[in-house]
Amino acid sequence: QRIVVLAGGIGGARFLRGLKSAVPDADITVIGNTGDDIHLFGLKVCPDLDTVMYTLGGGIHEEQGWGRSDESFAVKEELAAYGVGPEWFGLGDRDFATHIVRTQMIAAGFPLSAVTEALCRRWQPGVRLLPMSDDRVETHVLIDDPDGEGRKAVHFQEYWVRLRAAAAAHAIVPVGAEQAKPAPGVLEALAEADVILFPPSNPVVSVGTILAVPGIREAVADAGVPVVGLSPIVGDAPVRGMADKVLAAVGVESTAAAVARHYGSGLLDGWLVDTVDAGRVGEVEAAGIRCRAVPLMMTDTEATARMAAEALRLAEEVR
Ligand code: GDP
Ligand code: FO1
Ligand code: CA
Repeated sequence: QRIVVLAGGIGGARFLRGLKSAVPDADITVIGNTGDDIHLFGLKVCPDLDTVMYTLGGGIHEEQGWGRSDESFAVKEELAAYGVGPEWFGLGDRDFATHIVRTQMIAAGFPLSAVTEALCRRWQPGVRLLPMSDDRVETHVLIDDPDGEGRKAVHFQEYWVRLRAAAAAHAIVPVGAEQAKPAPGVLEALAEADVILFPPSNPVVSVGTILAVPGIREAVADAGVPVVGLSPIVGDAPVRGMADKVLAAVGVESTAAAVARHYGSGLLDGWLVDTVDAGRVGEVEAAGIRCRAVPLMMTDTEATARMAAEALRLAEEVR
């Protein structure tokens, strides 16, 4: 069974761990969000690709959900001693090595897709991990200027990590997306998929950014196979993080049903909401999307594997 998953960071990575456990023999291709990528200290950092790679490869900081396990911060401290920032982004020593290897390979002329494949040779994530594009796409957020009048655009990481999404966001702009091409293998994987899954990733800045690369949304819609998603919103709030803020910026309510309608029946065939949102199943089905309420808390791999199995069951129902 060929499964394609459009993934962000933590929500995508944890779901993938459950999916692999539910269907160990499946051929899984992950299309990863690169809109969160940021250049720091001359290095290219790809938080969402790394979160997937480390989580599936056994190198993730489990409690934190991003970054390396057993991490230290000597380089960060030394940079701070030189007065070289930003200090608000916590790059650890082990993690730095990944960014050095990546940046070196890119400088040598390798596309991000080839670099990601090389990094995965170490981590053996057990899935094929493709960046959504080899072209640079950077999500920026239009906010009220915290230190003055008017509005300004900041990099997504500055909005999310430094400002903790506290500044009012007016627009989310995936800069460069319109000119970007899907990375090699992305459209092919979608065309050959037996099922396409949207994990409980951020619908705006993770899955939404991937879908903003011209050709990808069309390839998902035209694949002719079931497309099933799982809600990252449970009980009218994100399970973790601040997805409600970026949903508001694009005019979408923070409910499991509103997110399904945002994707729309042109894209989604099936949608899973948590059991606490069972009252919203009718609302989703009225939008032409088959919906079931099942437990959606990824508390451990077993619970997550059951979620993945439910998503695949719903896919068979709508096939
Ligand atoms: P990020 O790039 O690290 O922000 O990760 P993703 O975009 O892949 O996923 C973020 C989303 O995962 C957040 O909006 C959370 O609400 C959602 N999420 C995290 N843990 C869980 C969980 O256990 N269950 C569900 N349903 N959603 C979750
Ligand atoms: N998230 C934070 O909240 N603070 C950090 O200092 C931080 C550092 C960081 C370093 C490497 C990496 O791969 C991820 C990192 N993240 C950090 C997580 C990540 O940037 C964001 O939470 C997601 O991109 C949000 O979607
Ligand atoms: Ca992310």
